[in-house]
Parts: sequence; structure tokens; C-alpha cells
Amino acid sequence: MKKRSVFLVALLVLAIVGGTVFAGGQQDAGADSPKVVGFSQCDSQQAWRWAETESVQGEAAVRGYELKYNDAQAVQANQIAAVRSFIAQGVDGIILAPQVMTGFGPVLQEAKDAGIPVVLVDRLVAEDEDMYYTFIGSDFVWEGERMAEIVVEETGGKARIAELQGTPGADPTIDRKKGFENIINDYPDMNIVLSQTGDFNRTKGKEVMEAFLKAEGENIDVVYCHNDDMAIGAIQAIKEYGKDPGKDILVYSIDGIKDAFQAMVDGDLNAVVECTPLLGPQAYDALEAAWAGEVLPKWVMSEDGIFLQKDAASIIDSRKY
Ligand code: GYE
Repeated sequence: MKKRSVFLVALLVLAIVGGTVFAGGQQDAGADSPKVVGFSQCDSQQAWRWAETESVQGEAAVRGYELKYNDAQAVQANQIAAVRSFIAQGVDGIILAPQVMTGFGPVLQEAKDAGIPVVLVDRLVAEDEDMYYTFIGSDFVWEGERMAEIVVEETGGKARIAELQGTPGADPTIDRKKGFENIINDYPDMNIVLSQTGDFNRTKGKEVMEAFLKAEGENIDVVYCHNDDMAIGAIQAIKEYGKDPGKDILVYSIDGIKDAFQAMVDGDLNAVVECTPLLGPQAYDALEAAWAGEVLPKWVMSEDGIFLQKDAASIIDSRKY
């Protein structure tokens, strides 16, 4: 090699090394520049969400990532703004727990254009699959179906059911309703007589149950709650109305938070279908796969369990959230 070429190659090597060291860019997986991840949480008004946030934050610490966290306080516009700000800050990846299914198209496109992988956790969006890297979450139709089977079993297939729905337009709300109806539609004496949103929220769940009881208090056999927080609110409302939750009015819900296990131990809640919020490790596994250029299935499904009141006491201590 001529002297001049050796000099040019040396310059090139210096430029590359210098670029890596001094650029400090988040795309350079350099040991001294930790990956930066943005986590957009849709709201933080429920025990389930606290558990999910803790899981995502805790796992970032374990893996040495810098986490930017935003709580959209149940306002979708806040959530879109948060994702946009993560993109502007040039994060390496985004974990998004979308509040509702629609409306995220433009911001997902912006993330895609910026080459930032987006991992959806716990709720799906209605956009095309190529607008996000993968979705990590439960099968909500399965949850609704299993819940309905338990209710059929425990009522002998005859019940007037009040339904407390989750946030309107959210994937779990739509599918938990669908799954439940898939089963009870085969039973002519299983009927949903009241159905309204309690927004996945304890306070609203209690308020809606109070209104149900005021209107139809003597004509409700069962309350089917799309999540535990609303069930805890409903239990309170039933007690204040002067009835015995778990006996006079059977109460069923989805999630499996500690408070729900306690309510089963106390005899107030009849059964729970689990929906795990502990999605942090899988969310970072997915981002790491994205950074490595791998292709994951578009749905990484959580495994959930079914818990009856009679088993709650022996299980409660092992619950992690
Ligand atoms: O059941 C509920 C929450 O999207 C799976 O939303 C989640 C649901 C969960 O706020 O408690």
C-alpha cells in the first residue's frame, strides 16, 4: 500500500472511532451511552396500572436503560403529545400503553419515519400491523369467555346481569364484552340487563353501580366488571345499598390485583380472570429484538389464569401485584 493510501486509511479509522466516541448518539449502542426508552402510560388511576408502570420502570433499571416516563392522565391528546416528544428527543424505543384503539395512526407513522420501534403494551390499536413493532398483552376475548363460563356455572345458567364496562373504545372493553356475550348468548336465561362504562376506575365503578342499584336494585343477580378496580367500587356500592356482595349480588371481574384477592378472601368477590400487568421484561425483550433487527410475531400473548373464591386464601400471598 502506498504511503498516501495508508495515511488516508488511518484518517478514515480515526474518523470512525472519533465519530463513535464523540457522537454520543443514542443509536450507537456504545457502552457509555445507555439506551433511552420512552414509556407513555395512558393513565394512573388504577392499581393495575401502577403495577404495570412499576414493572416497566423497574425493568429499565435492571437493564440499565434510561426511561422517560409520561402519564397521560386518561387524555389521549396528552398521550399523542408525549409520544411526539419522545420522537423529538430521539429515544431508541417507545413503549406505548394506548388509551383507546383509534387516533394513534399519525404519531405511529412519525415514529416509523424516525426509525424508532414502538412496542404496544396491554392494549392494541386499530392501525395496520406494520405501524408498530409488536403488541404484548392478553387475549381479552378469552378473558370474557372464561368469565362468562364461571358465571354460567355458579348461577345455573340463570342470571340478570349488570355490566360495568371499561373505557369506551379501548381494546379490552370491546373484547371482554364480546367474549362474555359469545358464551351467554347460548343461554336464554342469562341476560345483560344494565350496561354502562365505569372507565376502568374504582370511583366511577362505584358511582355507576350506585345508579344501577337505585334503578334496578332488586333485579340484579350478578355484576360483571371489566376490571377489578370497578368491582371494588361496585362492592362498596352494594354494601352501602344494604345488600351482601358475593351472596345477594354475585360479583365477577378481570385482572387479579391483590385487592381483588382480598375481596375474594372476604367473600365479597366471586371469581377473577387474570390479566397480567407485569409486562416490563417482555417489553424490553421486544425492543432489544427490534434493535437487533429481528422480526417478532405481531402479538406476544400473555398467559393468564382463572381464580375462584374458594382458592383465594391459599393464593393471595403469592400474588405479585
Ligand atoms: O384490565 C385495566 C386497565 O388494558 C388490559 O386496562 C388493560 C386494562 C386492565 O386499566 O385494569
